[in-house]
Amino acid sequence: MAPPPTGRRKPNILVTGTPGTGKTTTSSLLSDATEFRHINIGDLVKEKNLHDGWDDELECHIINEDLVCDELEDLMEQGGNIVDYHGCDFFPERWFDRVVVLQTDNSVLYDRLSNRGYMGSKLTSNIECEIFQVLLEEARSSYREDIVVPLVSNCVEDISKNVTTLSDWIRSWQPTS
Ligand code: DAT
Repeated sequence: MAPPPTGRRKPNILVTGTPGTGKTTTSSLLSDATEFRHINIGDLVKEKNLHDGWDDELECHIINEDLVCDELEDLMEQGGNIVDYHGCDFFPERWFDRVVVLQTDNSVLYDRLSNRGYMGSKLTSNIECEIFQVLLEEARSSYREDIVVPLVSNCVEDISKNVTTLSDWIRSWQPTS
């Protein structure tokens, strides 16, 4: 079935995946290549205080999903956004024309997250998140199957390939209305 018309002249892309799979690196390079706006949800939450405090156990802000969605509504309506976040089920489905799920081999991801200083339960819970393909499942249950695209992100060549694939997709995108 064709997607409903959105009125956007440019598409919006969501780049999701387990922490460390390369969302920010990929989104930033894609933004350079396309002049689309890179919206890093973690940074936005901190900058604009869109949270309900700090979670000591998970060592991250408790994101206020309603505040985040309110903050982004106007920008998303314009299109031309690359949204970068390790979750995807609370955004309105109509916002996105493509949902990219980055995936990384467990041993590679383990090293990346260790280098970032993750240890103990924070490290194991993220590795389990990748093993059980939590973000891919979340994306598939939140968005139309034909817009959800898993992309491998193990090495720097994968990043270049993914940026090229997504830039080409943006260039060939046609508005639905
Ligand atoms: P995320 O935004 O998903 O948490 P990131 O973009 O911050 O991930 O990347 C985490 C680290 O891993 C950073 O040092 C860059 C590196 N990295 C990410 N993707 C990579 C890839 N495909 N090949 C090599 N290094 C990568």
